[in-house]
Amino acid sequence: MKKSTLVLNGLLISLISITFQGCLTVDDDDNTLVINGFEIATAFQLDAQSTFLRTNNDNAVDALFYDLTLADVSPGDSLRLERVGAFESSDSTTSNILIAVFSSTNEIYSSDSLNRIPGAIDVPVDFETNVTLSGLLPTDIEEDFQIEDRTGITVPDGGRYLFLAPYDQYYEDNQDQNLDFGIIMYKRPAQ
Ligand SMILES: [Ca+2]
Ligand SMILES: [Ca+2]
Ligand SMILES: [Ca+2]
Repeated sequence: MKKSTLVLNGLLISLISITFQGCLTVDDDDNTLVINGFEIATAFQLDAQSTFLRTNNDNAVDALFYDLTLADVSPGDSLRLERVGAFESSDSTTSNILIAVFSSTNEIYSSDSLNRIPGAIDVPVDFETNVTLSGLLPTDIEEDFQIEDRTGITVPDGGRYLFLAPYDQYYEDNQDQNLDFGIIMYKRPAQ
């Protein structure tokens, strides 16, 4: 079997790994890849030190956000979100926990705030986050959710941006040495 890869926003995607259970076709009209009826909308590599959670005594960077309108994704659309790869959460541990928040705006407040995303929109699921490693400050917000190997979700009313981040209690020591931690976003095409 020929191994194909695709690079989107720095993330190397093995088409073998994402199609081992699926049916891959190429839409002749616009060359989009279609897997089990979903089109690849985009993919990203994520910074292992980035977050939208509160931090304390931690030199983290602000989380990446994606404007869903760039992929023609609107509220009510069905998305399939897949995490790929893993990051080093310390010198001796690895993790692949990935969390996200839909927002009406791309604004993010400073890292000492608990509710850093003023436009955050709740979804039916929640991911409970633990206190900061330094100072044991609460970080949990209602609007976040976890992206696992395959997570289906509907874009909520007002959702224009998707903030994405690795989950950790201390970000400054994080690395992704082989730069493979990220997300692939698929959307169900309009019928
Ligand atoms: Ca990695
Ligand atoms: Ca860490
Ligand atoms: Ca939460």
